[in-house]
Amino acid sequence: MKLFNKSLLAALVFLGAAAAAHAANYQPHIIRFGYGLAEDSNQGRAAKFFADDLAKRTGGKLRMKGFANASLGSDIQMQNALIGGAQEMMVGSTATLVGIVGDFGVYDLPFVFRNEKEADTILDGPFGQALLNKLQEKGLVGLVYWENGFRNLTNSKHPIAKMEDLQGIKLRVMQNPVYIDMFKGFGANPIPLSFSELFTALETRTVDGQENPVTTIQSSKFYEVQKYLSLTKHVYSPWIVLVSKKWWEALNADERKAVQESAAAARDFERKDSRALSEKAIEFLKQKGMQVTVVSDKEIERMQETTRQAMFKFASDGHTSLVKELQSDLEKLRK
Ligand code: TK8
Repeated sequence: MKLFNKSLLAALVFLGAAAAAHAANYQPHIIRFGYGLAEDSNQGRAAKFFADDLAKRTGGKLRMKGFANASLGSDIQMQNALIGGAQEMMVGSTATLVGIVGDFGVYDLPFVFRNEKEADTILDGPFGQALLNKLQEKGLVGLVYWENGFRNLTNSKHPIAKMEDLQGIKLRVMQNPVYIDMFKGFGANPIPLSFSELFTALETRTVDGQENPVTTIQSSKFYEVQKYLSLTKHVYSPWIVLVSKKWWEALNADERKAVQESAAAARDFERKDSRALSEKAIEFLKQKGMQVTVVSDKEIERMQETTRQAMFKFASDGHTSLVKELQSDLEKLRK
């Protein structure tokens, strides 16, 4: 009897201690928002805005924390973590989503959008929304598009003023067939690689070059390992704010509304910030020692001609009506 009491007491003491430890460690559930760029970047600033805005909107009930520098994984790893429910949210390139919903490759077709305004109208309109809707059955919820921006080329070999200058250049591209086809067409040697491995690959000269908006070339310090910048603006590249569908379904209607509204407010903030930064970035990169080549309109036209092949390949791969739809939406806009 005595023995029994003793062990019961010991068990009670143990349970009490465990409960106290639990209480001390307990934190309201944190929404993990992962992204690939540095904290000091357009992505990082918008992530912070998003977290602050969401906290305000929900009176501190929904608490989000940004994880920079792909510390939760590369774009593709995070997409899968969201699908599995191991992570709540992320922002990343639409281009890396093509393994999940192939239609997203439509945004990677070269020289589609002429300016940011066209991109905003298409992305925020019915066309962009229809693509977001396709993510649901794959276990993801797409909330809004942020701006990554018009992509430009950098490399460590020589200035690129015309397509032929790309001959033999080992160029990192995103893991996406449209990019591979496009740069093969230009005569480069495209190497698909995740963004999180890119700086090291450039530094060790595993690859000669890469392509990204000037804002990213600045915030990721590519100017430290790349000498030549060519302003090609070959693709307007969106970012997409993604949510784990598993997690989304556990939220109530008010919470979903708050997350959706905050994501949109952060989008407006991010686009403004990116565009302001973009204007100053080229000057900054020059000061850091980059040699900037403005590619002539005539050369851009030649590049555009060459990319018809990549366009055609994407369209004939089951995307004819999608490409037509985008083209007709753009024509309407341009009237
Ligand atoms: C950041 C990437 C990046 C993209 C790339 O995770 O991979 O080159 O432009 O923004 O999504």
